[in-house]
Amino acid sequence: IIKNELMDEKAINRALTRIAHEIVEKNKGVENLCFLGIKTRGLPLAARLANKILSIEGQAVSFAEIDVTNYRDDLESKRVELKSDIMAINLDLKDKKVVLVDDVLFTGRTVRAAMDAIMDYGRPVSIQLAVLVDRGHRELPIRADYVGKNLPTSRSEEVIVNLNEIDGRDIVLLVEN
Ligand code: 3GP
Ligand code: 5GP
Ligand code: MG
Repeated sequence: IIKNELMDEKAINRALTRIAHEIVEKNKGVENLCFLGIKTRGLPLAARLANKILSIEGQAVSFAEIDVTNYRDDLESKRVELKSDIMAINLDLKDKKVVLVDDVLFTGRTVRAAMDAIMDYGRPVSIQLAVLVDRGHRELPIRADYVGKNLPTSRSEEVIVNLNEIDGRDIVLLVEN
């Protein structure tokens, strides 16, 4: 059951524009910055942020996708292969400031897994986190450096994030399961 439209196309765009400015400000420029978008919807968000920073600063920021499935602590069955898909990234993370990008931050377990994958791959200077929606319910001491929208939710609710590149429209919805 759809309960609420939380963000429309304009709101999503404004939030990403603000986050792009915050990233530039906090890092005093974009030197050695790179975006890692987590699995499906983190990638288009990372690409959009890179695009916005290109128009703000006139500098390109590299971005790539990471799949952290094999690093999750709650998917034992999937762990057999234990190869990190981050290896597919043609990025040397050494001397890089990594900005992880994801659509929704919930328990924090995905981000923990992503940090694990990154550390296996190389030793970046720092790791920051940008999310479109923080829906609360953290189970680990993890917070985002950049948040599009803070959204207190109940555990039974779910946040639907649709992005044009994947879903053909930009919208964030709250649904009750
Ligand atoms: P995404 O591309 O939007 O990140 O895991 C497959 C998809 O399901 C991912 O989509 C993931 O984020 C999404 N997803 C939606 N709800 C949940 C949830 O409650 N927990 C987890 N782990 N993934 C969810
Ligand atoms: P966490 O690991 O923090 O519990 O969850 C984060 C991951 O699960 C992210 O990749 C995020 O996209 C997904 N996720 C968790 N809850 C939701 C939700 O309510 N909606 C959507 N779209 N994704 C969610
Ligand atoms: Mg996600």
